[in-house]
Amino acid sequence: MVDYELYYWPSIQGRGEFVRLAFEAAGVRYVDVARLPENKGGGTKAILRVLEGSDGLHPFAPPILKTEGRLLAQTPHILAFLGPRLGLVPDDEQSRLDALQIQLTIADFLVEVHDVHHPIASSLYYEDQKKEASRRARIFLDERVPKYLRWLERALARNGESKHLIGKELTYVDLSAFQIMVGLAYAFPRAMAKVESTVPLLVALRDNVASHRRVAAYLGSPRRIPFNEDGLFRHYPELDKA
Ligand SMILES: N[C@@H](CCC(=O)N[C@@H](CS)C(=O)NCC(=O)O)C(=O)O
Repeated sequence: MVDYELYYWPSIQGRGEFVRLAFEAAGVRYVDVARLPENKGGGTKAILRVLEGSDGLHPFAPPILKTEGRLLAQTPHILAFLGPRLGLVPDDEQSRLDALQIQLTIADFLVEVHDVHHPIASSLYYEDQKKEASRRARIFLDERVPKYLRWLERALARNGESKHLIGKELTYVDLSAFQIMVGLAYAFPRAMAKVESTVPLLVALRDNVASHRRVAAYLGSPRRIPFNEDGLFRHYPELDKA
């Protein structure tokens, strides 16, 4: 019996990865439905069925979580729902509010990550907006990446000796901060090599999460889809810093 069904594009990490990481770190079984073969109800058709065929409020876009007879969309919303159920957020209200605030800020950051390679429109190819992407990338790397990462660094510093963004144990926001760090390092290795020296607590958090027993097992498994140039974090060398 599996209680959780995730609907997300089967060939990319994308925003679905933030939800996959939560399940994997918690050691909770889930079905990554669109990664099943079509003859077992999977493939992208499974996502389209959920987008089109729900009785309740239909989701706008994946990732989508199906559980307890409900459909939930919006990554931070899904994680705030799962956090208490998976033991990935402390019990007290202030911690839960803080966790969601960080996750929403990470969601804003992800929009900007995406808009570097698609500054004009998602419906156009990168090749059709390369000039604008190049301009956007410079500003993103010079201004926005340092601002977001230093904000996360400050949130870590505020939490004293804990080594976690919230409370004293691993939470869903730690997992998301890890994913942001490794995603940015994949997309912009040269720029990140420079920025990393300014955010030592965040680098330590990334390494701690990577060495978490269940996360490490997941990262080394075929369930972890490699980064690629269809996802959120894309490596186009011409957009990285010289
Ligand atoms: N704010 C939403 C964004 C969802 C989203 O943009 N999903 C992408 C994949 S990562 C998608 O399939 N979008 C289709 C669309 O926007 O038309 C979230 O955080 O989950």
